[in-house]
Amino acid sequence: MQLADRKIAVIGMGKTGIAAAAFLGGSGAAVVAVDEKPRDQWGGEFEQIAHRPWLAVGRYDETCLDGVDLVVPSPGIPPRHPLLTAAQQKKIPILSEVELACRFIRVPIIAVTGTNGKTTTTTLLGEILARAGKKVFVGGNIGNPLIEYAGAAQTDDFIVAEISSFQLQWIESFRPHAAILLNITCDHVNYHGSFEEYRRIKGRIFENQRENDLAVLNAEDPQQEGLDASMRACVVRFSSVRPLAPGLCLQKDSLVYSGPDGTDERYPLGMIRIPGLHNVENVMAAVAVARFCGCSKESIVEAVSQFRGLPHRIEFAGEKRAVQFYDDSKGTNVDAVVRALQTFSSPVILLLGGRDKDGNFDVLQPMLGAKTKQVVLFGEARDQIEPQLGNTTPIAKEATLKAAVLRAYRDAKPGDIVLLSPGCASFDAFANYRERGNHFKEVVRNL
Ligand code: UMA
Repeated sequence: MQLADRKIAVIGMGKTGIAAAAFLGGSGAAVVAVDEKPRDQWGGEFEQIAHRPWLAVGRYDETCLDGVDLVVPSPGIPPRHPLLTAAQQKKIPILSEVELACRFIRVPIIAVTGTNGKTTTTTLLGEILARAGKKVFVGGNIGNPLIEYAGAAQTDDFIVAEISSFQLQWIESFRPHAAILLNITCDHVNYHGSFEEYRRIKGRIFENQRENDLAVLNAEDPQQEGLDASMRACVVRFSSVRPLAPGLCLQKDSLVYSGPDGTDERYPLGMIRIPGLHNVENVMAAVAVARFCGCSKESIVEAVSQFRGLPHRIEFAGEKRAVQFYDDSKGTNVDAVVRALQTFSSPVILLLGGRDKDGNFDVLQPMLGAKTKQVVLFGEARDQIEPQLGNTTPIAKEATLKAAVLRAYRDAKPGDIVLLSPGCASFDAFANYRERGNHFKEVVRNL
């Protein structure tokens, strides 16, 4: 792909936009940078490119497209954004940063997507590959834009990339050597326009794969049914609820990987130290890819045994008066709440709320009676969520997360679990889910 002497508009000056602009400018393109925020709020990282001769700051309107022959939107720019609609009307091609990056990356990419579990599976796979002696770069939606790698020395054996639906929106030739689709449940509907469109976009991760690539699918996910009909890659499925051969499944205290040749490989279930059946599924998917990439069984067992999970994902946050607190601030959709609740057998006081993403909280009703002794709603969406929860469990409402924690602590008995699994975005009160989780932990520390 020729970049020299092209004029390219980069929309959004967050992590992705700044990295994309740096790569494009460094490759000889003239870059027009725009953002809905005023220029003085673009952050310190932008200053590193602000005075380069190839960079111009454009206006956040259609004039930024004048003379432009390619648009690179940041993942957070929704597909029906007026600037993207205008670009389409002017027949200016639009490529996501991931599409741009893959055109310049020579190292095989392992892509991990799904509504929940992406970051855990991506991180774990990176650790397994490293343990097996492979040189590996871990990036993508996890925090390091892939485009940064496109401009680097590229000396690794593999890239493990967490890929969001936002990043799959404007791909054309992105072809991961191995791709995992963990699960598809309702999320990001207000961004994609409908659940059906979100599901379609997730499936695009496989569309350019060929016969010598690997596709890993969840056999129990109804949303993935039929996806393999148009796939060229070799498909491996996993199931945490029934026997599966070939594929990965659970048998008593083992995780069993049945190869297409009829051979079985057993992994002790005890090697998995992170809680919940959903994490068993994440490990299964990682094992399928790790074996495909030539990692030994021993290195897989060692890496999985040492993996303790990530912050803000059903993370133990402390104990007071024999009440245990768990931080699942990353649980920003309803399915994540279901998974978090499934993890616990003790009575749970669930803290739910934040900014609603059009989540369907009705689906929680059957679980609430069985798993929770109370729900404390907080934040912007508290009144919206309340009527969706039914009457199987007592419901309290507080304006802030802090007030919700104090309320839960007051009502909890020794042996109870207080779980922050908000099922909502954090942006009503926090910069992101990490800030929300850290705030929760601080309130717990100070109880
Ligand atoms: N902006 C506009 N107009 C808009 C929307 C945003 O100008 O309509 C501007 C904002 O003012 C801001 C910039 O765009 O300056 C932000 O761009 P962005 O939202 O695409 O964020 P980045 O900083 O580039 O981070 C993105 C991912 N963010 C999103 O997808 C929302 C990060 O994932 C990712 O780590 C990073 O690229 C590197 O790849 C975060 C995320 O929340 C963790 N992802 C979602 C998720 O996991 O559910 C998909």
